[in-house]
Amino acid sequence: MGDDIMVDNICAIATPYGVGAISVIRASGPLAIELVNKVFKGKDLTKVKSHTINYGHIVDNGNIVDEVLANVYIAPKSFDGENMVEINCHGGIYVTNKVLKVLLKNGFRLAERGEFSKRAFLNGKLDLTEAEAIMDIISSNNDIALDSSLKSLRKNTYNLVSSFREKILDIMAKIEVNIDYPEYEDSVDVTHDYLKPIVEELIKDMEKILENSKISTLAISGIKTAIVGKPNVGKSSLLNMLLDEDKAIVSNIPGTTRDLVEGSINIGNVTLKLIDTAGIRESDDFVESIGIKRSIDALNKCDLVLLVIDSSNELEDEDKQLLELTKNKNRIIILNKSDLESKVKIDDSISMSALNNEGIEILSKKIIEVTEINSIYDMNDYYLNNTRQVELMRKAYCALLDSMTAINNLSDISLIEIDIKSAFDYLGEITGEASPDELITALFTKFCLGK
Ligand SMILES: Nc1nc2c(ncn2[C@@H]2O[C@H](COP(=O)(O)OP(=O)(O)OP(=O)(O)O)[C@@H](O)[C@H]2O)c(=O)[nH]1
Ligand SMILES: [Mg+2]
Repeated sequence: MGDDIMVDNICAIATPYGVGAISVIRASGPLAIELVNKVFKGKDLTKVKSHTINYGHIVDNGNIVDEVLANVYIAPKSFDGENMVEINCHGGIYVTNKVLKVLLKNGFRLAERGEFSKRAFLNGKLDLTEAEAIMDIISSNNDIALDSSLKSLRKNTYNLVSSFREKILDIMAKIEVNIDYPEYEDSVDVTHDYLKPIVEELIKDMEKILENSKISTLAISGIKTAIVGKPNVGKSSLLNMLLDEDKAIVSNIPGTTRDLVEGSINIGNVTLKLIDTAGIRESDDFVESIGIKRSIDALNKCDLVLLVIDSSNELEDEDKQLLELTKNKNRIIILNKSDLESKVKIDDSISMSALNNEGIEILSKKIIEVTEINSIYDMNDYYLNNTRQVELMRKAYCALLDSMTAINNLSDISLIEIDIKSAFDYLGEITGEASPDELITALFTKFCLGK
């Protein structure tokens, strides 16, 4: 790839694989309009205005392949900043592929994943946070996720990050002027006392964003929720109840679930990515013990634990161990089998009966309470949208903490500037203004084909 990325002409099916009323094939590149025009019977696409929809036929050696509408966008006023044609053909798999093949025979190559968006980024049409916002809109499952992604597409995240970069750049500029032109009278004297409150303020503001982002990233990407407990307490029954389908096998034989079973649900504005796990106990059974390892792994990686306990039996050691193991996690203790006589009492737990479909409202309330999802409404958009952004801001934050230590130690100002500059660069990676090439490539390959 490299430099030739902009000079070649790419195409891809932009709609999902499958049968529908229409499919859209995207074509982009300097010669995109001319090349499509060669296989288009209708108006001369090289002469039409930008942003027009043109009726015609795609032809292959004089044979009509399909009746289509061709949307023409002339550079730079297109999604990716290149000349573009979007061909709307009939939505059958065979016919769509046939139109695509005609393009591939006539000067286009197949686009890579996310290549249109990558071109948009390289042409300055999108920054990285906007590109991510597109992905997030596509994958959003609830109103909070959709709303934040749409805001990010309107540069909300970019502006948030840029406001920090501008402040940091201002400090760096003042330091440079001080070093290079100490005799210049109008410049402020950049002393340790001068820097301290400015850097302190930046650190405080970033802390707030990082704190808020713990919740916003969960709200946007969904909450990884592991259902754990000892065998036979009703974990799979709970999963099935929440998903409203018989997804996991339920039986009265302890050790029924051997592998992780997953499913996704929305509770209000919260998306839970549920994982039912194998009951955790000492086991000599080879397959079961692999399942149990996976359960522990899921437990460690999840954002929220639903710890299920069978309240119709006295607590056993396994329950006690799990209560201990999960005590520092976001967790909800569920006393299941509330239809039977209760023999267990635990503070701050909720009672449910997965068998009788009882307790879902109280669980929903508890989930919203424990995850603090609704606090996103009070954050005034002062948060980041995904873990990539959060990790980079955390690095920037640590670099500022280092600079603070250096300020307190009265280190040389030019040394302090090194830390400040690295905070500036980390923030630049969030927006893509200072991102290494490999990272950009890796990021865009997460996109769907045709995006
Ligand atoms: N009475 C009663 N029985 C229940 C309830 N929930 C589940 N059960 C029964 O408990 C047994 C075990 O249920 P599962 O959902 O398979 O339990 P599990 O925790 O997934 O078990 P493992 O996969 O073996 O770890 C089954 O016979 C269920 O019908 C409940 O709320 N009340
Ligand atoms: Mg099970």
